[in-house]
Amino acid sequence: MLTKIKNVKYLLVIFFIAFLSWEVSAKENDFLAVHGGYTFETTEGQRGTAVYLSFFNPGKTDVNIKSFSSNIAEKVEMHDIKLIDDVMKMFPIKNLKIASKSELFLQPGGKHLMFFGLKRKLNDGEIINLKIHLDSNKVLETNIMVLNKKLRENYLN
Ligand SMILES: [Cu+2]
Repeated sequence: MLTKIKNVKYLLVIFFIAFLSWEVSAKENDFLAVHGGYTFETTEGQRGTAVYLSFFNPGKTDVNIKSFSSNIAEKVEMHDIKLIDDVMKMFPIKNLKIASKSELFLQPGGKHLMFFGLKRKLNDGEIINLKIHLDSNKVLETNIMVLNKKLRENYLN
């Protein structure tokens, strides 16, 4: 999560995944599309991992995300990163605002989700569930694709 995308191939994979899952929530003042969720396979015994996805708000009002949850993790936190004394540090953020007519990409090197207390190993190719709890009490669901960790080793640094 403290890395930068360095390879075009990797981006192509991400764009491909973006088209695999596309969910739109339509309510009077509450439009939010969530897509392109991905994470990397974990090792046996690994308890935490970062998850990335994209939001698109085509609506006329801002959408505030209150929290996230998943059935495979005890806790999901939203994190941002900051450069402190030349070291990138991550810290939890309380809520995430997707402004009207804007997009937000959670990606390596920036905002991300952290899954804590993973209940099992995440395997390459599987799809896991993520719930997105909005301030309006609406709950969206999206799929997170688990990618081979070689993608991270080869294409992210
Ligand atoms: Cu983090």
